[in-house]
Amino acid sequence: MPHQHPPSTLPPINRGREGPSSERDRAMADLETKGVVLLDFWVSPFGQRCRIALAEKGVEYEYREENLGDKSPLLLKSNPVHKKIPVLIHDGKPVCESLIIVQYIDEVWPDCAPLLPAEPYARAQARFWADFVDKKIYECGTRLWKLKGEGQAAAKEELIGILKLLEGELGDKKYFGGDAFGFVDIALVPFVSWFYTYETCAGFSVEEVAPKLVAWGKRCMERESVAKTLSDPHKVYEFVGALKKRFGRCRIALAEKGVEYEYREENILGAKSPLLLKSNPVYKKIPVLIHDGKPVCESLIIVQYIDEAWPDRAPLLPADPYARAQARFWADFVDMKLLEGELGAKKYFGGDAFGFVDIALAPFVSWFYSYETSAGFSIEEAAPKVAAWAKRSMERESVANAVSHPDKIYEMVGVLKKKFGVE
Ligand SMILES: N[C@@H](CCC(=O)N[C@@H](CS)C(=O)NCC(=O)O)C(=O)O
Repeated sequence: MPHQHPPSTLPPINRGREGPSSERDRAMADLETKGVVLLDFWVSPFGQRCRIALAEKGVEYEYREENLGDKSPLLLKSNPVHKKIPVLIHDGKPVCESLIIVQYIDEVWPDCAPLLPAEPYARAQARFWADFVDKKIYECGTRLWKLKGEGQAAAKEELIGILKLLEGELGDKKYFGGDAFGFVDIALVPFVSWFYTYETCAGFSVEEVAPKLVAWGKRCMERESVAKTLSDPHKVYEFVGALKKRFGRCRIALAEKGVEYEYREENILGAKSPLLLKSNPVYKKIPVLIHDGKPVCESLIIVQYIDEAWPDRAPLLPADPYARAQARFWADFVDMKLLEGELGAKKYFGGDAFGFVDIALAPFVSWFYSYETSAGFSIEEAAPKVAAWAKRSMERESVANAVSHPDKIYEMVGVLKKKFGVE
């Protein structure tokens, strides 16, 4: 079986410190190495396709987890067109796009476990259905978990139609290609882990809609290559939930001001929308607040804008320029001991009113439990006033509705640590 080597440390947060040239040199050196390297991201269904294909073929390879928020020079160099994982690097030559990678693997290691049929027409059929999965399932499934209301209802109907079509194509066969596990199975099976998320978000049962497809999913899971690779459906659901919460600070500020707004979820892992790329061309990151067509980027700058654009309700920053400067300083700073000193006996960081610094810090309250458990200390003991402030803030509806449950964050941190081999 192939050897997967999870990285021994978390991906570096600050690449700048090391200097870009040494990173680039290493990326160049990596491209000259012999052997097989897979650039991937744990929950990616596209990456999982490649892992399953490599496992079926028994190919040894090095697994490298990418930080999609800070892509490695090697990823940028080896997939300059899409800048996406997965990328398979074989003897220094990069291959991009999961279905192309799976076909490449089949052709380079032809001696065992053929993934595509030998006959040209059957091969064309297999490519057709794999392409159908690519075009339909991911895009429609993503709309389903991201959207609410009518958009979600439409995505749900569409997904049900797609699942029924796949059910029809599978029929009474063991696998999509017949008796042997192959290309279409590999293309589709990573999405089985997402069924639970689709079902929970939209309220329907895949088993009722497509019972043969569910039985096929279970059959695939009996294979070691699949069982070892697929994500736990609950972890996928949590991951999706964590993505949804990234707007924390801005959502709290908008709720405090009672501002009505349209919430548009961005696909952090997939393609960024043209609107995001256009409205935040510098960082290409969420959150972006678009007010009357004008984009504002960077969460703390958005919160200050919200305060200034809707000044009549719930002021978030103090009026006095020096107090405002202090608030801006602390909002940028997250250190428990120092925060405790700054908070002192005050109710909130700015005094009696919930404000800018509180909003900046509130989303981190969900992480306190994880910090404590991972680092073996108690925030209550180290910074009792901050702990009391956290409880007080969590009692506010605006905060409670916007931040994740601490248990969920803790579970997610656990998954990430396991993935990165950190104990
Ligand atoms: N069509 C591509 C899709 C790959 C893809 O969407 N990769 C995502 C992760 S699941 C990615 O790297 N996203 C990073 C980004 O868009 O910045 C394939 O089949 O390989």
